[in-house]
Amino acid sequence: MHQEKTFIAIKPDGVQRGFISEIIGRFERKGFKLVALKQLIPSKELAQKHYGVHKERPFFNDLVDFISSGPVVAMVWEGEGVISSARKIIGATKPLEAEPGTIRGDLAVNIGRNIIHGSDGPDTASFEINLWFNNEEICDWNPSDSIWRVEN
Ligand code: DAT
Ligand code: MG
Repeated sequence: MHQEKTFIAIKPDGVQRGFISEIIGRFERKGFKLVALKQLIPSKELAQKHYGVHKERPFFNDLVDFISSGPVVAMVWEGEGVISSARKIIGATKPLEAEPGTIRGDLAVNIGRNIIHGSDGPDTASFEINLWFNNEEICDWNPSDSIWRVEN
């Protein structure tokens, strides 16, 4: 079973709107494993590095200002296929185009206030996990019910 890790962040609008438990619950109910979690107000520098691929885009400065405007809940989730599955659980970047049943489809309207971030591939996931977390902050553990999650 190939286990992988992805970086998920509840953006300031998701925190301010009271969606922390709603969002964590969706990943938990799916059966993924939470291996790191912290709340922080990101520095401008962290936000700029995180969104570095978008630095030439017209919305870059607003995006960085927004992400560093308040508390973000930063997490690492682990599981088989978690990187692409998390993107499906999150839904399309434009919340009006996100399917009902996805986080953005159910809870957001505006592209600049789409409440959650998820890594878009294996390279981005490892870059983002290393950017937001130290190795010591990542917990290696086995849920006691893990025998019920996989076929033997
Ligand atoms: P995603 O968050 O789905 O990975 P992305 O990486 O293309 O989307 O963009 C990062 C964030 O930047 C996105 O969540 C919201 C913001 N953004 C993207 N396109 C935008 C646009 N055209 N106008 C305003 N904000 C935008
Ligand atoms: Mg992205």
